Amino acid sequence: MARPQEEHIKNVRNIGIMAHIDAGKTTTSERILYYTGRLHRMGEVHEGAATMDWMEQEQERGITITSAATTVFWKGTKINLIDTPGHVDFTIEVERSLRVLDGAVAVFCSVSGVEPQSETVWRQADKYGVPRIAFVNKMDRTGADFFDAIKTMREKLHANAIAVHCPIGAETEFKGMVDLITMRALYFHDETLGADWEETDIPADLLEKCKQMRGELLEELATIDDSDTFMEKLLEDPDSLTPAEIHAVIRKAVCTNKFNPVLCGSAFKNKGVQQLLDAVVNWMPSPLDRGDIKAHDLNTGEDILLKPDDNAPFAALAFKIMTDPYVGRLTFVRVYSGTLQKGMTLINSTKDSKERISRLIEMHANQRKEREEFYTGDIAACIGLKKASTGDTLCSADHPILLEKMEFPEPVISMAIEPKSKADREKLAMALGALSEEDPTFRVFTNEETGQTIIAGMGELHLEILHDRMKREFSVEANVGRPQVAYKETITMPSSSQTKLVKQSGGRGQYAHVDLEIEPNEKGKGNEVVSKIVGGVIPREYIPAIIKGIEEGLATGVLAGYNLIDVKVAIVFGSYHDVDSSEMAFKICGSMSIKEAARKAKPILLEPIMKVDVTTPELCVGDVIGDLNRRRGQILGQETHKGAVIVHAEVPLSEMFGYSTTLRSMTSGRAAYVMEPRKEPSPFEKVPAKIQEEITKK
Ligand SMILES: Nc1nc2c(ncn2[C@@H]2O[C@H](COP(=O)(O)OP(=O)(O)OP(=O)(O)O)[C@@H](O)[C@H]2O)c(=O)[nH]1
Ligand SMILES: [Mg+2]
Repeated sequence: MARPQEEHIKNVRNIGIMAHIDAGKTTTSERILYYTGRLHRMGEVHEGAATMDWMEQEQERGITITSAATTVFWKGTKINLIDTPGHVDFTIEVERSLRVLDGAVAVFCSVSGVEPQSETVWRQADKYGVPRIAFVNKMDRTGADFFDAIKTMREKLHANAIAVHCPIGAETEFKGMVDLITMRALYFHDETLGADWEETDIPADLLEKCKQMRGELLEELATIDDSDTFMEKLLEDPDSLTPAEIHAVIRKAVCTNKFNPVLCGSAFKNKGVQQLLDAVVNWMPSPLDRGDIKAHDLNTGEDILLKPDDNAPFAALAFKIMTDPYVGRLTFVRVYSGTLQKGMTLINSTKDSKERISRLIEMHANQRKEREEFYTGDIAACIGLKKASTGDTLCSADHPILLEKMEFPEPVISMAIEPKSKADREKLAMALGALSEEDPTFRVFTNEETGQTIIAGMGELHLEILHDRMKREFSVEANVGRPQVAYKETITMPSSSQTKLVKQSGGRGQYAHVDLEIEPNEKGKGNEVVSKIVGGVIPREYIPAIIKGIEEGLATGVLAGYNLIDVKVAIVFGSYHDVDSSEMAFKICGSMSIKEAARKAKPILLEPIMKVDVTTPELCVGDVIGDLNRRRGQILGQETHKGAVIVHAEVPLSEMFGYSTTLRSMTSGRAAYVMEPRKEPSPFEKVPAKIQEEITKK
């Protein structure tokens, strides 16, 4: 079988919708489903009826928690769409989506413009080089200001954001928009829920403004475009430029990340969504435009480029694992090269194991459609993969390669969890296993001293939702403790260890010997474990067990039971015994050896630092800053937007518990704040000596 003609790779778009919480991503996605004919009824987020927010917890809370994928067709183009959550606790969902998508629609609220979380997702998109178009939504809201929103995009995001629309009216008078490329006015019909609209001449009072805006748009395009023809035509007679010529230049500018066209609309009031779809089709890259993909060839050890070609050897990246109540474990993959077929056997080159695809599925939120094949550039859900986890490369056995890996943020909050009854104990272990498989920012470990099970995640809401899911999806009753800061440990100098495990107690004994060298890794780079064993001083088959032991040792630290991060470990020497050595012995020895080395490497405690943005009336700025200072906070700056002051600060998470209550009483409820783990240079900072002493004494 081959790719159907209408799904030519040129006509595929893999797009994510990203924004600050509540900007209207899901509402926009819902309208997209409706106008493309995928849905016959619009579901509203606040009624708990949005298709893309299919989880019970999403519907109850009116927020998106997990990224949901769907596929729609618009004007002969296939659009794979992923709606992502805005809440900072679910940042991994944005991260994994951006890793595999080719383009993104950034949604902004017309009243607030760029909000802190939009900055974060914008930077995430920068990191992956994902081209973006902007949709200024909620034009119907009181205080809507399209031009101010663009200004904040230019100032705060340093985006080359330029309008391609001019709104007609605003707030309750928002009627539609002028398309600055065709210079036609579009008015939407409320009776058909915006499915129809009327095209007219530009209203007289807007004509001058639109001409000026069009001039600015064309001028900017001419400067970006490297061929001279566009500029020449513009200088000669701007009206001679056809929409097709302008689209071509915009497309090139967007795909090369030089330009962010800004559209306006109101998803809720059904205005402007079809124009957004047109923009996706016209300007966003296809997998071909995204070009060749970097990979590492495991046969030759060289870096190579993969061609986006159905006939090339198969290569895909697993980016999401989901446990579906009907079909079990689903692995979402992005196909970078080759064709994926039902029944196919492939290798997981990250885990060095074989896997078989038993079924293939196209997902629409939580609805499934069986497929026989997927092609290069597609997003597919696979059934039958047992070992694949997020970030793993899947490829054909003849051409083993590794794709660039994904980065996961370290959890910052933890809490103890215990089953309510004996019967819950086993179920809890299963639930924790399944949930941490789905979510790389959710970790589970045992506190060695107390024997307690500890869960860790990105924030209180994150852990609350996971606790709730254990109850509903796995019928586990469990008690949780109070949220605590997830401290980390790291080392500050190189060191080494020579560790022998020797046990002789009649019968078969245990023997393992592992020597390690360790040194601090670059901040934020994580742990790296390599084997430098040569000449078989330790047989090859024991190396994975040693690495496992080292990882377990790193996970429980040496100061106060927190995991060690940013450590480079090399296994340099050792020995074995023909009879008494075993995988188990080497695993235990690996764990002992890393602890011994870490204890000698001047370990210190690290604490998570939060980026905090407080929006407050001018009157309360002094109090807010004073209070943040008392919390060991560092004020980074402040700015004024529409009469309110936004204070930017960095504060240790341990000082932020109970902040919402204090802020409310300090400002009579007139201030609000958002916080998320700091990204640069790393989310963690050394704990002051006095506090470290208190924590390690506990
Ligand atoms: N007035 C107005 N309200 C809107 C518009 N679009 C969305 N909303 C409302 O804003 C709220 C949030 O919308 P969502 O679509 O859930 O926003 P989101 O970006 O998906 O939010 P998260 O997924 O939680 O980050 C809902 O109550 C919507 O009805 C709009 O164009 N105008
Ligand atoms: Mg949403």
